[in-house]
Formats: sequence, structure tokens, C-alpha cells
Amino acid sequence: MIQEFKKRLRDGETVFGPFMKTSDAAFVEIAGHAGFDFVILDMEHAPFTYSNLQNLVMAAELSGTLPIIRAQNSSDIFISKALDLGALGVQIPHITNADEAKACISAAKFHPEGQRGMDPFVRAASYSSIPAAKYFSQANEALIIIQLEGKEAIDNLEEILNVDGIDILFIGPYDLSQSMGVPGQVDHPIVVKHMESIVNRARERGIVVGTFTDTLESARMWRDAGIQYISHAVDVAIFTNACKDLLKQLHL
Ligand code: 3PY
Ligand code: MG
Repeated sequence: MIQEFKKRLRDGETVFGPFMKTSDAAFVEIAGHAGFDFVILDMEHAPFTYSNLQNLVMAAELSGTLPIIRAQNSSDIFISKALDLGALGVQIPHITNADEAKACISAAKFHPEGQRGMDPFVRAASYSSIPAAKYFSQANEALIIIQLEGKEAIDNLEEILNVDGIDILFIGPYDLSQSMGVPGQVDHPIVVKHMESIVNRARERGIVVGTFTDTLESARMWRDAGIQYISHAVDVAIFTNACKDLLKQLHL
């Protein structure tokens, strides 16, 4: 699953997936059955517990969508725990410089690429059914997605782009807008200008870029600008909009 996902990105395809905030695995299954390429299980902002999160990862696997966990923050333990549960990608928010990015990679990968805490008995290792050496090498294939979402990260973009091991550089438009002094205005020219510059500079180096969009116009605009990993919408907002549309129709 992970190899095929990486190949699609290498081939220049655009992949789509929502952020998930509901604790019920049914929503993840629905997203998978609908055909989303990935889901981002959001430990930064959603009320999941870890045992709950494990069920969401299983639901993603069952329905054929790539399970990605957004860690609470860049602490080693949150990164390795996400991968221990079986996430095939870990997305780490609020990275501001190259040292932080390198520390994330080290926390996410086993020797020789990093120093991730070793445990061959976790769910990702099929609870020890996979021979440990095989597990440790295949686990290093998980996607590392680094989120840039503030002025400081933009100031340090060059050094961040030089870090080896980043699979996707993800721009968080909401936090970026706040850092630019226009909170929530993700379409503000100053936000768009900085995003375009990150996209162009990353793509010049062959680095895949991702972002979050919540309108079809912005999803299409960023896809056409070369963003390949588009986290589009949020489960709760998709349901909110469906309820509102339905009620509008019922009241006609
Ligand atoms: C942001 O926009 O700040 C994110 O983290 C992704 O929605
Ligand atoms: Mg953010």
C-alpha cells in the first residue's frame, strides 16, 4: 500500500484525503470506501484516545485508504506511538527549522536512518508475528510529512529543504494565516504568495508538497499549482455541509 502510494506521488499524481476528527471508525471506513487515497487521523485537534485511534487505523486498512496520523506535536514519543499503532505515515505539525525536522525523522526511523524507539511487539509489527529484522526495515518506509505553518519556518525554508528524509512538505494554511497577521484568511494574497513561493522552491528540489483545502476552488487551484498531497475538508465539516444542504432541500 505504502509503495504504491509513493509511486503515485513519484509519477506526479495528486492524492486526496480528509482530516478525521470523529472517534467512530465508521467515518474512516466511509472515507475509504468512497475512494479517498488517505485519511489524516488528527491527534493535534481531535478528541481521540490511543486505543480509539488504533481502531481508526484498522478501519483505514480495511477500507483500503492509507492511515496517516497527525501527531500532537513533534515529541519523539508521539511520533513513534503513531507508527507503533500501524500508521503508514506520520504528519508532524509546527516545525520551524531544520534541527526540528531532523529530530522528527530520527524519531520516525530505525537505525541506520534514525533512532526510533525499538519494539517488535507492537501492532505495526503484527505483535511479533513479523520477524523483527524485517519489521525494522519495512517500518522505515512510513511517510514522514513535515508541516510548515509559520513565519519562522519560511525564514528557515532553505535549511529545511536540505533535510534528507522528508517525504512531503505540508503547508498549514490556517496557522500560516495567523502567523502572517491575517488569522483565518487562507485566501489572503499574503498567505497565497508565501504558499506559492514554498511550493515552487520545494518542487524545484523534487520535494512533494501538501496542503489543506476546504473549498473546491482552492483544492483545484493548489492542485494546478503543483501540490500533490491535498488534504481536502474534514469529516465533521463534510457532514455539516451535507446536513445543511439536505435541510435546504427539505424546506423548498
Ligand atoms: C493548518 O491549516 O494550520 C493546518 O494545520 C491544516 O489544516
Ligand atoms: Mg495547523
